[in-house]
Amino acid sequence: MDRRAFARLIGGAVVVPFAGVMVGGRAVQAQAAADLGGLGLPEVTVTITDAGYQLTPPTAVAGWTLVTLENRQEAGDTGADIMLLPRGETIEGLLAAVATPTAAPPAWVFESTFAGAPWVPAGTSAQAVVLLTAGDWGVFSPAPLAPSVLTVSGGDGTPPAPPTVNAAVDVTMQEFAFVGLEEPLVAGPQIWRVTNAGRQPHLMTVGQLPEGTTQAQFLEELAATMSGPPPTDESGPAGPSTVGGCSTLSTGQSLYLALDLAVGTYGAVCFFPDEETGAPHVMLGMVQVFSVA
Ligand SMILES: [Cu+2]
Repeated sequence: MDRRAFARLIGGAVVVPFAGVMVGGRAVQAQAAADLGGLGLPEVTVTITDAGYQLTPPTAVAGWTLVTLENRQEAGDTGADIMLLPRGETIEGLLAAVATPTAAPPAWVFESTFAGAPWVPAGTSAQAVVLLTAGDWGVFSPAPLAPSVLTVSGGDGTPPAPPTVNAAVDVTMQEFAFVGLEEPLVAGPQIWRVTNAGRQPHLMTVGQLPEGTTQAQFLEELAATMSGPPPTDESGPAGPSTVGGCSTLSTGQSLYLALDLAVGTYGAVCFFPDEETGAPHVMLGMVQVFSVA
């Protein structure tokens, strides 16, 4: 697995776009709800261009932080992995270490803390409130975009109280499922609290599906797409159908994500590689079809 492939797996561009199952050409944009911005929390903006990641400012104070992700890339949906760097390691060093193909991801991937961040289609932005502790955090993926480092200081190690957010949706990620999306959701701006209660890191991309798609149909579609040859037709499906989501969260981490979903059928998918086999979690069933009414 090369660095690009690896970085994609740990939270970069979707390995398999919702190509075969997207609603033809219909792009649904997820806009940030205003509520998170009204909390008055310290802010960091992550701007993604075709050159790489830029942070404004490149420093933060430990605690709950409003992260705005601006995807200024020409095309494609993407997120930003925000990972606490092990002491003495650099993000360049870690990424270089995975440039050599290996069967499974290195151990540090599973031992590091990932704070999570929004996942956004090209040309849009989204917001999330995430918990940052003191240290240097690598902001990266998908390679080959240049990573950045967010330096976080302060805090006494005591976990600060979560922000007062009225989360309409509470999603738990675990091996290998999304729990909390069983009932139809209400359309419109709302906050999701997403928590990783599992043992491995997890992420969540949300894409729109043809109306009425079932869990079995979506799984079948994904399995076929992932086992088939990569698409060669450049005029293929028009644009990404991923409308939002969040990048990798490590065990015990939560974030508050602003989403604005229109009425329809959606699929949540995790592409994080399994610790034992390296297989994306989606191949182990970490998929959830849900509806917005
Ligand atoms: Cu997962």
